[in-house]
Amino acid sequence: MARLLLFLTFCLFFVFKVNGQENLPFSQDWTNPALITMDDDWSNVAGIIGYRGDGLTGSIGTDPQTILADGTTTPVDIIANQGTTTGISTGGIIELDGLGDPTVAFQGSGTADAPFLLISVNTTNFTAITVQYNLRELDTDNSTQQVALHYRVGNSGNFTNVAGGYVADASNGSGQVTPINVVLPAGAENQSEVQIRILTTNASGVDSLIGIDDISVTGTPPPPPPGVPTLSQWGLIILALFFMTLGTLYLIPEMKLKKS
Ligand SMILES: [Ca+2]
Ligand SMILES: [Ca+2]
Ligand SMILES: [Ca+2]
Ligand SMILES: [Ca+2]
Repeated sequence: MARLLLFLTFCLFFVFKVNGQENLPFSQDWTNPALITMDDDWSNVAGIIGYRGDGLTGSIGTDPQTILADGTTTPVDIIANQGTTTGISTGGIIELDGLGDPTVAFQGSGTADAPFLLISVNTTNFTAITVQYNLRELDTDNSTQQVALHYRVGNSGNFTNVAGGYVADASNGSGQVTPINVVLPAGAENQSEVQIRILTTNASGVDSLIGIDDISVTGTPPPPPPGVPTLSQWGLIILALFFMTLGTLYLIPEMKLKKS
């Protein structure tokens, strides 16, 4: 019976991992070049998938805060194992694992109308869900490169824009780094699945290549439930048990001696 329970627990754990919503705190800085080794393959990356966003907008320079449709039926995308930012102009999602500070980046284009990274986390029992990342301009194209932050509860339906995560232009032509640090609305708290989306749109002219690096999703963990001892209380309990055991070991032989 115990073995069966252990097996079922393992299966449940495995199912949750395959579903891909990661527990908090979650982070990704793209340091490991082996996470992505083949084009369009995200299977070794926990909790993140990149999409090309074809057709999510038909215009150039669309405000990404207004693109809230699902988008996960557009092509899953990653151009793997790039060593340099020079000459990258195809658009989509690109792994730049040969840089001194490796990152994954996106670049809008006539095909990649609204490329995005989708992050899935489990916020059960957590409050104040905080999303942080750095948008790193990696080339000198200096387009007007808008980036938006969206979230939704579950894995279907429209997203909600998070106004505090909007960047009107993430590029200045000389390596601009834009740090984002936003607390999601309370609706994202205590959910078995929350999806967070970082999305740019095809800008006028050649789009800047923007890294999405140092990603972190954290929250305030639940307080210990009432009645469950804290760590220091456990220490006192163990100490008390130790002395009780010592006392018993000493007293029982004493009592036996007195009787005899
Ligand atoms: Ca990095
Ligand atoms: Ca790689
Ligand atoms: Ca710019
Ligand atoms: Ca463009």
